[in-house]
Amino acid sequence: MPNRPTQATLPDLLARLAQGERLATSRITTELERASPLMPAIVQALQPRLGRALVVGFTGPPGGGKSTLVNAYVTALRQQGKTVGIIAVDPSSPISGGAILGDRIRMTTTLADDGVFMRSLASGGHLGGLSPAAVRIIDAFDGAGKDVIVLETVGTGQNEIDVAEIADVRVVLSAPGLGDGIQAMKSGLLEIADVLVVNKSDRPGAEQTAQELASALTLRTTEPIPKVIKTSALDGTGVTELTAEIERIGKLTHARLPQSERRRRRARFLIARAAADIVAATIRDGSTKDGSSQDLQVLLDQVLNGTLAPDAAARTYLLNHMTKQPPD
Ligand SMILES: Nc1nc2c(ncn2[C@@H]2O[C@H](COP(=O)(O)OP(=O)(O)OP(=O)(O)O)[C@@H](O)[C@H]2O)c(=O)[nH]1
Ligand SMILES: [Mg+2]
Repeated sequence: MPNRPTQATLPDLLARLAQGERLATSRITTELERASPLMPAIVQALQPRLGRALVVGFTGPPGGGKSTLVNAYVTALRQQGKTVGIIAVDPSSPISGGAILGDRIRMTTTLADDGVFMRSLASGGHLGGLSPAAVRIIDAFDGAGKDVIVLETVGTGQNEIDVAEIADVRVVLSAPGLGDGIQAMKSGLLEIADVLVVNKSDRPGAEQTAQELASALTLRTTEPIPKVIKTSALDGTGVTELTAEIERIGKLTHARLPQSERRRRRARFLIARAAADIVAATIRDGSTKDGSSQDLQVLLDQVLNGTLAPDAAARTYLLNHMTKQPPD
């Protein structure tokens, strides 16, 4: 790789990262995103700076306007003088691919504004759910001193559960005309939301969507029941209210969870994800390798003929094998 930082330049890069300098932020972010060999040194050096940022998750169905609303929210934050890091996971529309979002941010700030930094990444290859790379990038942005880190993910079941673990404030977005959006939402998203947004409120049906959400919320098992805020990311309606509500909840979360605990949640996520990957790889390999194959065959047969549930088979397999050194 050209210009790949060496150990020798790392202190210099880290010093520049601490100033929020764009190139250094980009380099360090890339190192953490790829879990490069420099990662341990970087994370150790960043320790004293980590855990300060407010991490805000925006999740919802494809095309609901997440990127556009994030853009409006970020603009509001910049007007308050706050610095921002944006992580867009698996953007499916061109707008979130960076170009248009970048342009819009540039319209309200300037090209020289180091106050907003964005990274898009694909979630691929990790059993669905949030990419561990996204969580490592949070550390890079946190280390760069960003006040707020926004994580945009498409709500896909596992994603939202992951976001719930990682984010300090969970914004769940819906929009009128998304068909069975509310139905799908009832499952997991309504449970994890700290704020519910009905975006595209400039369109017909927004009030009805908001009412459906409000009534679905009455089934929620956890308190407090979140606010439903109607926004239009296009004309800015509701963005001030949303920004204030995120800040209010963020303050409560930060007061409730100490810095160390917020960081621990990220570490727990990374370990859990790594563990899942190791277990999945071990079970897949187990069917082809000697030694572990026999009892796996028995478990496979039992699951196939219905005498054992898959989760019970998984527990048995783990008990038998996970005390051994897992494969790399
Ligand atoms: N009318 C209206 N259109 C909007 C609003 N917000 C976003 N849109 C439009 O909706 C489309 C999708 O917006 P995005 O911001 O890319 O949506 P997204 O949820 O980020 O999409 P993915 O990242 O692909 O899942 C774009 O054409 C936007 O211009 C809004 O408040 N009102
Ligand atoms: Mg998007």
